Amino acid sequence: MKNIDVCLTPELLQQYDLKEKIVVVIDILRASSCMVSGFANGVKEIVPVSTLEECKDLQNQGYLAAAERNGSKATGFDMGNSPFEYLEEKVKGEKIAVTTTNGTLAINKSLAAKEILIGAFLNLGVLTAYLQNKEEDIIVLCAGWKGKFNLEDTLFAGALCHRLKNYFEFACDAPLAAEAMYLTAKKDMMAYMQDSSHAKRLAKLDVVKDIEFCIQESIYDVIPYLSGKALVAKR
Ligand code: 3SL
Repeated sequence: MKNIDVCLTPELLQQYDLKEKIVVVIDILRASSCMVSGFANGVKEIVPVSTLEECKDLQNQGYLAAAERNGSKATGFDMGNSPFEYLEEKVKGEKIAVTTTNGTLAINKSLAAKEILIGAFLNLGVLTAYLQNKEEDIIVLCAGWKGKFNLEDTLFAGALCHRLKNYFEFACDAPLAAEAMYLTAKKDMMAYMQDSSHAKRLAKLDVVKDIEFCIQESIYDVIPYLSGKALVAKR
């Protein structure tokens, strides 16, 4: 039977063989939630890059440029990393270059995979429906925080594994642990997440509304996927 696994941080990715697999990259707070929101709002493509320099180069070529470091917008760029910026009128039909502390790095570390998809609570329903019938094994890659485990990505991994468990076998204990965490947290996700280190970090930056937004389930029907160097959307 095909299987699903969870890679709890990009630092563990070396333990996984991505060849012929589908990798679902998640950075719930906030990169993957931003990407899903942007495509739902009509963004044309998003190019994820690892460095501020690459992002600047693309800005000079006419891309809107979004850059975040340590939760804040980097100086000299058009956008930061709030889903509300990706819902503005000005991004419709645009090409966006983006670099973030963890999310875009995780995407660029997954390039050996057969298919790279972007997941968030915001598109959980459509993502589940799409993956159910796939023949390939799945790896859910949590972007984490600077190589370390984080709560919010693991909760999402658990939500996805829970929904797919009738179709995919759990490959090791990580999906089991993520699912157990999700089932505990789901009654009051906001309360559970408030203890997480990144929620505290973002609260200090006064973006609690972003957290509330990012934990909404299945409000968008788009699945961003990597095509060449750019993310585009299945609708
Ligand atoms: O690290 C990332 O990719 C970001 O999503 C972090 S933040 O939410 O913008 O702080």
